[in-house]
Amino acid sequence: MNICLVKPPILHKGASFALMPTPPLGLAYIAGALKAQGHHIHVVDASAEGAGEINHFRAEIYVFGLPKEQIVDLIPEDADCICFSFMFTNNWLYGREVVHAVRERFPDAILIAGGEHATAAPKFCLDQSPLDFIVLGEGEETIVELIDVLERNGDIDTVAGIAYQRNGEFVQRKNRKRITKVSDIPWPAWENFPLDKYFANRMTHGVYRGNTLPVMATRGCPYTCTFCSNPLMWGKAYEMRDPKEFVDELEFLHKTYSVVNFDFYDLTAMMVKEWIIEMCNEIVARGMKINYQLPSGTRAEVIDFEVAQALYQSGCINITYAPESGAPGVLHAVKKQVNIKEMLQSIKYANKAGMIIHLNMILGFPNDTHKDLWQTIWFLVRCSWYGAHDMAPAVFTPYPGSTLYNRLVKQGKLDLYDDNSIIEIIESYDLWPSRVYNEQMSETALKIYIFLFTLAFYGSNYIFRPNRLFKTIRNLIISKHESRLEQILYKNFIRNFLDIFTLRSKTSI
Ligand code: B12
Repeated sequence: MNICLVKPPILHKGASFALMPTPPLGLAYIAGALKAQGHHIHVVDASAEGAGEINHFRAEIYVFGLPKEQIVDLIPEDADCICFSFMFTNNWLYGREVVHAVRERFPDAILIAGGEHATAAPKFCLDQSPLDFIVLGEGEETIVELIDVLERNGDIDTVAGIAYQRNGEFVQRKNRKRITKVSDIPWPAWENFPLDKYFANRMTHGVYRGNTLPVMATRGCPYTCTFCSNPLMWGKAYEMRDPKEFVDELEFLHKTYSVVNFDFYDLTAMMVKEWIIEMCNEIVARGMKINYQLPSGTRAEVIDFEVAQALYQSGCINITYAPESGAPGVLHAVKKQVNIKEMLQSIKYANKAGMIIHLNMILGFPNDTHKDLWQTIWFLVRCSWYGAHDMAPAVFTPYPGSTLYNRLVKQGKLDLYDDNSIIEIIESYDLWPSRVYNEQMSETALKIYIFLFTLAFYGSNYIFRPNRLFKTIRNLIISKHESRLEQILYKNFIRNFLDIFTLRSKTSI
């Protein structure tokens, strides 16, 4: 079969605070798995091929990347299986148009999709587009088996982990077991992706520190936070790669593509102290001059001073903690198993070791109270005291596949089939939310809390450590960014002033 893998473009509001696209790790893994079985593949990466291209979609929403007509033109004429990756729900409004355009040009091809969004809402994706199959969850084994069955004209019903429609009826096969030998998974086939475009356009999520690629040291997460779709997507199994085999991949990417910075895309990267120390020692022993950026995960307490030092010395300069809230009641309600005291202690160690610490917070969960938010404000001042550098407040947004999302659907507050519910997700990437699901607070009240969170954190940060303010001003002037705040201030306030003019002059598609 001639297989073409497509990464559709992304959607954002014009001047939103949203992030730029990054190399699609999931699709690169799928490419790796197919190639390991001897398949020839072609990749159309609309984000990278269309880097810098921005076209008007509807209302205030823009398409970042190649438009559908150009995507279709880049798919080889002889493609008979075309696969799409859909991770973020916000991109679906344009993603489904891409699938329709592909079907028009390739009426006989088999169209398959996978990814977080497709897994969370398979029936919806099949209802709204001419896709033939959805691959659910971890995709490597499923896509290989599905292609094999299709090539042999075998019985589709024997394939675990897929969904499709038979005579208009939605069929979902039983879940596939997660891969346990994660060190045996073929590495992402980056050789098929236009990495030069990602590098040239500095397309990275974290702080820009040179050529960057995403990596994954572990798979899955044992926790079941109610705002996250992970439990449905990956289940609760948690698998770690062999640290040596993992560092082999880093070394290969460093030598082959001159990658000097790695973004860890793990759900919970840090779980076992011995594993982390072994990975750090391996990087140091090989004399690799690299940086890497980590999400600490829920078990932040595993980062004691010894671990923090080992991480820093092996190149981890930027680290992200995700306490989400500083109120024990909220953490309990959303099943985020964070111990506030231990997380503060861990932040203290990370700061002492020299790392730049970023915090992710969520406010406006359905049951948040004013008291909870004031408790969180106090927590932020304490994080600041212990040395955190950056903080990003996000208003709670329900994502398909999560427990809270399902609850809101049951309560009649949400309907995925209404495009507005997806537009609300796009708008939630803005600094100010367009929809609030909290039962006690208005949109204005939450906007005030966003302001208070920011004021409490950064105000106390610059009072406790005034030199940081001067450093930030200096970094903005010389355009050398060390923290996310500096990167965001530069991108959104300084550079975007110019971009907004460019956006307005673009044509509608
Ligand atoms: C890394 C990550 C990020 C990174 C980078 C994402 C990126 N640009 O690629 C950063 C930190 C930037 C990020 C940011 C955000 N993220 Co995020 N992120 C993740 C995370 C943890 C891992 C994604 C990943 O790459 N995994 C690694 C690869 C290997 O897995 P994968 O892509 O799922 O691919 C596998 C399968 O899905 C499948 N597959 C994938 N594609 C295909 C295609 C085919 C054909 C087949 C057969 C199979 C297949 O096979 C792959 C291999 O097994 C996920 C959580 C998760 N459970 O995955 C959330 C997640 C994707 N993020 C999420 C959210 C909400 C956000 C933010 C909005 C958070 C915020 N409030 O700021 C922002 C917004 C980003 C934006 N668009 O502007 C949500 C998305 C929910 C949704 N339905 O839209 C997720 C699912 C977490 C959650 N809440 O449940 N994120």
